[in-house]
Amino acid sequence: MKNKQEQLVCADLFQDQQVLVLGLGKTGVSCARFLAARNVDFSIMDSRQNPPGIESLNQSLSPVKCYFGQFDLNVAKDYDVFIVSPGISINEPIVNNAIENNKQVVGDVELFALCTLKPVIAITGSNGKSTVTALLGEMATQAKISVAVGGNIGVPVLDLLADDAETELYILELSSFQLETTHSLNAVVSTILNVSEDHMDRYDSFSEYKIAKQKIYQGDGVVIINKDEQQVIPVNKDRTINYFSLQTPVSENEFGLICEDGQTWLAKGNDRLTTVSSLKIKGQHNIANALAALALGDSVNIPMPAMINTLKKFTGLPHRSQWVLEHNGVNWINDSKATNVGAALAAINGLGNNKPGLDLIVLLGGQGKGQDFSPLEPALISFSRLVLIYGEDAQLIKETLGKKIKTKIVGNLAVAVTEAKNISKPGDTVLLSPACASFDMFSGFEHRGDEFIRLVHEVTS
Ligand code: UMA
Ligand code: ADP
Repeated sequence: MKNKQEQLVCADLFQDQQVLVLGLGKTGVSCARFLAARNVDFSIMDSRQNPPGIESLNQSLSPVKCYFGQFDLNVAKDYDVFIVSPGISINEPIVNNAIENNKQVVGDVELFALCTLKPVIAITGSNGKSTVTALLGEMATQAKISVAVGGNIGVPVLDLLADDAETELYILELSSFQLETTHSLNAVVSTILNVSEDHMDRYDSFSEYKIAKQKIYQGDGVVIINKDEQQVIPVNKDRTINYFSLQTPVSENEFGLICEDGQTWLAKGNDRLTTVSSLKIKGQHNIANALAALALGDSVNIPMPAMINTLKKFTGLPHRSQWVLEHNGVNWINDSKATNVGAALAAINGLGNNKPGLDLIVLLGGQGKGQDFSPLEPALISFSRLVLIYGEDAQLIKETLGKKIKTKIVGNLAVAVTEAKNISKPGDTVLLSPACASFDMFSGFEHRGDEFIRLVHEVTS
């Protein structure tokens, strides 16, 4: 049976209205499923001739009108509601035009928010989103809570609604793109884990990107703030605010670290919860991720023993500082998910600080998305012996980093892996942490990471 809000969506938003889904892909297919299940007529438009997801559309959904190959403004003018995929900028003329003509412009997360009354935990940030989302999902499962995890992590939020009746808690990873078109979310608890430059090809300025992230705080739920974050984002003081930080907690609800007798403890206020050494995920950034997950979980009363138990077992997600193999004393690490400078910096510092005197061979490159690469310089000066650079923005990266750091441009990832193999010595670590998007050469970060792993096995076998 439809709940009250769901009826509201169907009646107020869609009845007698022409609905256009912009973008197929994972989100578009989930929107199509959502609309078809509610008997709403809709059309789909995608600027690509053969958009991803076209097979699922053909196989499982009733015929809809499809406009593929371009965004046709002339066709679009007959539509009232635009459901926009996150990969399409709201500055795209077709979307901009709809906004200027007071059409409804929403994303899948907005529809989701209107269709459930169940509690939602919302997580954004430039880095660490998927790790915190997955970790918190496992904590809730360990506590026997019926939890649904999705969003930018890879499962479109509308697909989660199929089990809404049984779901007790939603945990959503939300990107700035998804937040741009979300207006009605009222998460019981939300957080911006951190903010550093990303997607600068999509935003006119860093502050525009931060404003998009800030939309996660819409509503009146609890807000979790990272006290160590330089880019402090203001939040309405009427809200309940809890904090996490890598410093000693200064109040009883704050999550942080306590150093005592040579051990570092994760703590809530003065309560020591577990030692840093008991965690399977490593690096300062992952300690911050663990504290963020604890703070989020605690604010919805996930029992602490279940959360601690999970922390001791959670080994992290693939493609995030994932150890591949050791060969002739050289460790190979796949951090393909580092698609921006902040992420690569965390991986380089994490490895370097763990092992003083480390000689890193770092593989960087791909699409730079308009980022400034200079923040990588100090860490690379401290820890790298050679930086191998490949891909679309190789020249730009070399120009930025090549003055004080030994760098070399190579043709592609395969050449980078072979070069790394040839120059590495026992005790070295070869790290793929590209600081760039992968789409110039791969279908996504998973493809790039899988290819790296394959190449590493090839050159070391
Ligand atoms: N499209 C156009 N014209 C354009 C751009 C896109 O027609 O100019 C079409 C594409 O052809 C595609 C469709 O739009 O058919 C949808 O593409 P999409 O890029 O929105 O991708 P989805 O498959 O729907 O995946 C999206 C997220 N992708 C992006 O935000 C780019 C996925 O995050 C997310 O997992 C998925 O929804 C489910 O919620 C990926 C991502 O890269 C992992 N996110 C960025 C990041 O993490 O940095 C934000
Ligand atoms: P996201 O989903 O935000 O991209 P992930 O959890 O997938 O984040 O991690 C992606 C990469 O970002 C990791 O491989 C690591 O290099 C880096 N990273 C993870 N957590 C953090 C953090 N808290 N701060 C900075 N960098 C991080």
